[in-house]
Amino acid sequence: MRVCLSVCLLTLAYIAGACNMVMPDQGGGMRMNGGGEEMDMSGGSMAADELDPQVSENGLFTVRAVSRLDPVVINETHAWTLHVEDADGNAISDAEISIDGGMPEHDHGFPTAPRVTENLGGGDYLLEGVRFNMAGEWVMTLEISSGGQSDSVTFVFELN
Ligand SMILES: [Cu+2]
Repeated sequence: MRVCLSVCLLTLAYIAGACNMVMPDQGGGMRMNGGGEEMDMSGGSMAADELDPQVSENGLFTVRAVSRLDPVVINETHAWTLHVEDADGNAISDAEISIDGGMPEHDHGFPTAPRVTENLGGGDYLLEGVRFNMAGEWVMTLEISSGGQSDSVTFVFELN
């Protein structure tokens, strides 16, 4: 019994180790505190490809933002997938979304004009033309309209 348990645990440990080896290439979104930390950050990058979900200012929408570039690095134009839900967790598939943002500490905006180019259905939207041109704190604000109501949601994140 004891021998079997040990072998099983060893096997699990081996599998877990193997998964960790593979993970960085798969673009999962669950590495908020891992992933990039052992990397050389001199070029500027984000520790994960998914930001913490945010509730809009007046509570109308909950928004997830996942970068299609993983990790997010500076000076590379890339796209994000946005997912919009109402306060009850129902996907909102008819939203109009505009985006603004930049680096408040440097008093400048995005170097590009990112915009939503495609409604992917099921509450997902394709945001294209995103580029961050320096390391530091970035702010991304989405103005979302649906069903005659508007609200804004702000993501704050660090590229370091
Ligand atoms: Cu700046």
